[in-house]
Amino acid sequence: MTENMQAQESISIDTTRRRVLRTVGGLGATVGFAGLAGAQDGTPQNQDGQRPARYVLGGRTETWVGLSPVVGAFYGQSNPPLRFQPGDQYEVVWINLDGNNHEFQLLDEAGEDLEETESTANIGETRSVRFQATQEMARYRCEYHPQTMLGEVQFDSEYTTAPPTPTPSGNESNR
Ligand SMILES: [Cu+2]
Repeated sequence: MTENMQAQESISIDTTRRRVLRTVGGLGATVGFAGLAGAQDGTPQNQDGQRPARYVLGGRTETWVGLSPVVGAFYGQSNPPLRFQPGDQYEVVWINLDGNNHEFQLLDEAGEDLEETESTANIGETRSVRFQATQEMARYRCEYHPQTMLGEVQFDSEYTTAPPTPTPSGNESNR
């Protein structure tokens, strides 16, 4: 009886994994196709043909994982930096990989929530948010796992010409 139950459980897990892989594969295909018009390497591009317009992350309690664009600095990386150009439009899509509750949030330097997706605890489901990038955006995280699911936002070189903003006291408000 025990063996039978184990067999059933393993079948059920296997089915779930296949379903997730199918969903991820479908996402990848969609994202890849959208990028073909603008890029030789299949990276999704903005209208100016310069930068990715869409990022796809996988959500697990241990880490966010980069799924698209499929470039070395992002794909398969743990908590990869999101590169933005201020003023450009972006979409962040994430897929739940482990069935725990996750929610993507973009924060400013002070830890204030600027953009966020809906949450989901359903494995294989996706959530997304569209926004215009601003230089206030400093990092991203999961609302429920801010210690493990967190990464940086990076801007291009002109960002460094902006005068440094004074940091108010008590800036460690990442709770
Ligand atoms: Cu999470």
